[in-house]
Amino acid sequence: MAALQTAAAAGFTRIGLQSASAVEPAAVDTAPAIVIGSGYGAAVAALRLGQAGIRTLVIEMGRLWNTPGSDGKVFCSTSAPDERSMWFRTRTEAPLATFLWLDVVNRDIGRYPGVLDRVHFDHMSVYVGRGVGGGSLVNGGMAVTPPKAYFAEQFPAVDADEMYGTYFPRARSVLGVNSVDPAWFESTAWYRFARVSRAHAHKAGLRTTFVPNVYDFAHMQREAAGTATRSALAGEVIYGNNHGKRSLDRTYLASALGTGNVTLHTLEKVTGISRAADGTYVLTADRIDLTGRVVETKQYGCTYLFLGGGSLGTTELLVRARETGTLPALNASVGAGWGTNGNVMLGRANHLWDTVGADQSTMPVLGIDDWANAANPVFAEIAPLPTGLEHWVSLYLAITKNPRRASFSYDAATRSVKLGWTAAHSAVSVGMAKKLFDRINAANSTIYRYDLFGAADKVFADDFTYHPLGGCVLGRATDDYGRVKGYSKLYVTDGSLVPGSIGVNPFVTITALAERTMARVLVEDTAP
Ligand code: FAE
Repeated sequence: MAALQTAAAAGFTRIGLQSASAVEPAAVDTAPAIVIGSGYGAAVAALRLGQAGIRTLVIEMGRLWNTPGSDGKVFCSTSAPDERSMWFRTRTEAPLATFLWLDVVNRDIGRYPGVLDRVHFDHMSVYVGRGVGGGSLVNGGMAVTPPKAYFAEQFPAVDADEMYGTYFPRARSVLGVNSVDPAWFESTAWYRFARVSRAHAHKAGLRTTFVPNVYDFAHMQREAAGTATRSALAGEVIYGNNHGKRSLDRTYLASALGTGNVTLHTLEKVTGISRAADGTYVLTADRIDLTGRVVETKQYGCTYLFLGGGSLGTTELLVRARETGTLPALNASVGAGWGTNGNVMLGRANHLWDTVGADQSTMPVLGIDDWANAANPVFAEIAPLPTGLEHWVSLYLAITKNPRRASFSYDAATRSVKLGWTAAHSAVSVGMAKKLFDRINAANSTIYRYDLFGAADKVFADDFTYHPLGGCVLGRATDDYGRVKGYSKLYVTDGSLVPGSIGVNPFVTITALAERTMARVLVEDTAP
C-alpha cells in the first residue's frame, strides 16, 4: 500500500469535500483513489481503502436516502408508490405488471431520481438500485453463499478453500447476515406463503432450504408483535425499506465514512474514463439536479480507480472507453460474458382451500434447491406477493443454469451500449423453469397463473432480471484479482466479474470477491 500512501503524501489529496449541491469549479479534482458507484463491490473497496489510510472519493449517480419526505418516511410504500420509487419515470414499472390481467399494479409518478431503475435493452430489461448503497436499497436481502462446487466451476482460477474459509465469512459478517428463527417461521402467519410452497415442493419430491438474509429478523419479530414500526411486514422492499434492512449505507459504507478517509459525492454520473500522460486516470462526470438536468460537468483525477458501477454501469464505462479510444488497450473480453443468472419469475395458482395468507413478509427465507439435478439445475426462491388480500398465488424467482451469454456493443449515436441478449437466450431459462414447475404442478394438481405479467397468456416473466452478471469477467477482462488487463491501477470490484451465472442470489459472492481483491491489491500494488 506504500504507493497509495506515497500518492497521498505527494499531494493527490485535494478531494472534493463539498456536498453534491455545492458549487464547485470545473477544474480537475484529484484523489489518490476513486471508487465509481456505491453498491456491494464499491462499498467493500471504499471501506478497505479508507481503513488503509487512503483518501478515497466515492462517486454515486443516485441520491443519499436519508431524508424523510412529506409523509415522514425516507422511502415510499409499494402499494402507493410516488416519485421516490423509480429513476426518472412518469409511471412505475413493477415486475408484476398486472393482477387478474388488470392494470392495477403500476402508478403514474413524477420524474425524480427514485431508488429503483429498470434499464431496457431489446430483449431484456435489468432492475438495478440507484442511490448510496446500490442494489442493497431495493433487493430482497437474500444472502446466499453458492454451492462450493459451482463456485469452483465458475471461477476455476480462484482458490475456493480460501474463499469459503476467509472471504465468504468476512463478507457475511460485515453485511450482518442472519437467519429466521425456525420456530417463529413455522408458527407465524407472515410466512404461511412459504410453508405452502414448501409443502408443494416436497410433494413433488424436491428439497427446500432456508436462506439467510440481511434483514434483521429480531426487528421483524418485533414488527409482528406490534412493538416496532413495520417495514418487511408492511410490503416494503423494491422501493426501499424504511426499517430493518441492513443495507450497505448502514454497514460497509457507514464504516467506510467512519474511517474519516472516504468522501461521497452523490447525483454525479461518471460518463468517461481516460488516462493522462503520467498514468493517472481522468474521469468526466455529470452532476444532475433532482429534475435530472445536468447542472455541471466535472473532471476528476486519481491514481487508483475502482469500478463498482455494477454489471451494467462498469461494463458500459469500459466498452465506451475502449470504443471511443480513451482506453484503447482494453481487451475484447470487455463487454462479453454477460448473463441473467438464469432468472425467470412465475406464479402458480393454488386450490381454494390452500390459502397463502393475506399477511406476507417481503423478505424471502426459503428456496427450492434442485441445483444438484444435473439434468435440470434450478434454485428457485419462494417469493412473497404481499397485497394484503388472499390471492392463492405462489410466486417464485427461478435461478436456472442457463449457459447462454451475451455481449455488449457500443452505439456511437447514443453513446451507450446495446445488449445482444435475444428471446432465444431467455427461452433456455424458461425451458428449465418449466420443467421444474411442471413437476410441482403435476404433483399438486395445480396450474400456472397467466394474469401477472401483462400479456394475456404470459406465464414466465423471462424479459427481466434482478441479477445482471458479467461484462468484465474475472480472469478474462481482468486478471484473477479484478485488475483490468491492459492498464495498471484500474480495478473492477462488482458483479461484472461474475461470468453470467452463480446459481444463487449474487450479492454475497460479489462482496466476497471484492474482499479478496482488496486484500490482494492493498498488499501488492505498491509500485509507485
Ligand atoms: P450495484 O449494487 O448495482 O451498485 C452499482 C451502483 O453504481 C449503483 O448505485 C449505481 O447507481 C451506481 N452507478 C452505476 N453507474 C454509475 C456511473 N456511471 N456513475 C456513478 N454511479 C454509477 O452493483 N441479490 C441477492 O443476493 N439477494 C437478493 O435477495 C436480491 N434481490 C434483488 C431484488 C431486486 C429488486 C434487485 C434489483 C436486485 C436483487 N438482487 C439480489 C441483486 C443484487 O442487488 C445485485 O446483484 C447487487 O446489488 C449487485 O452489486 P454490484 O456491486 O455489482
